[in-house]
Amino acid sequence: MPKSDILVMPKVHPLYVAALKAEHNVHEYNPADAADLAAVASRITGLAAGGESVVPGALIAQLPQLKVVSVFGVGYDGIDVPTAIARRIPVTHTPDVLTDDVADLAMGLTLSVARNIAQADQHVRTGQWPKAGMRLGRKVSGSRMGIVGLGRIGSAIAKRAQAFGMSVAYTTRTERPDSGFAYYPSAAALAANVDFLVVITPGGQGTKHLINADVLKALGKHGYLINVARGSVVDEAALVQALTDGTIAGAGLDVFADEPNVPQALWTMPHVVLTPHMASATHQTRQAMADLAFANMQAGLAGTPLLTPVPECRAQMGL
Ligand code: A2R
Repeated sequence: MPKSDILVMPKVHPLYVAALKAEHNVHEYNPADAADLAAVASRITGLAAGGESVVPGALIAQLPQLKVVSVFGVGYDGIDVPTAIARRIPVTHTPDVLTDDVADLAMGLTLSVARNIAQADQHVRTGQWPKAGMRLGRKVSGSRMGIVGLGRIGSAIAKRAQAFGMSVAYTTRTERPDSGFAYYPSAAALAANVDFLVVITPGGQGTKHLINADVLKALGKHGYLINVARGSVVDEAALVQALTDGTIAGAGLDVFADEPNVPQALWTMPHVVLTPHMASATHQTRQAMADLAFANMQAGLAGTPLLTPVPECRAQMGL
């Protein structure tokens, strides 16, 4: 395959960038340097992005030869997909390969916040063990899990929850009777009937602040919120308030509204576990994501069938 010119968005994973560099001419996009882009824009045929990248329609419009946008990540809410589709440019992402890791971390956060694992680690490391006891935790096995978004990852979380003897209920826009789990038509109705509410929908406008003050109130003072989806799905100000005034019992959070900035109020809360958007961050999964993103890029450049176009492109471009 001849070398192509690829535009790489800031902070795209190094494994993906290395694969691109081995085969193509890679141009790293600097949003602050318009002249830099102008010098190569007419030659760019591939655009490489990460799950958190923002690719506005205005950028796509500057790339007249663009053939494909390949995202390293399952979420692609920062990409202007309608603009790409209007020019018949497919957008691809990396579903499935990260499902297990994200589900594993959802369970890890659930266990960590309920059983005070992160806090207990600090208790030992800071020499507190000989001096003081720790507060009791909340039993996870046999409790009730509610899943907001029963897709690939939500279903994998459900499987893990079942192995812990938990009951599973869920909410989605379209009921999934085949799942065998109890369905609730809204996040608030689900929250009122579970102990742990796990959020695993896509981000974007369709789910913005789906978890609001009313949902947190319904979850209640014995309920925990776990978010491994996108920060935008939760009204973060309402969450901080709910954690401050005891409206909910605690939270395990891997994603935030304005990453990498985490509200300072959360830093010192003992009933909160915070991780830096790392749900898919294992050697094995990041390599699999890089391989899939690269394979999609190659297919898009060559005009051969794409491995994993995003659902909108499948539906509207007949892919
Ligand atoms: O609503 P449905 O029937 O399309 O079900 C999808 C659900 N979902 C929602 N549930 C409630 N309210 C909404 N407004 C809403 N919008 C979507 O989220 C489906 O059950 C689930 C998404 O599943 P998948 O498309 O299979 O995505 P996957 O691989 O599980 O990943 C989920 C997200 C990614 O988009 C990343 O942002 C994040 O996990 O890491």
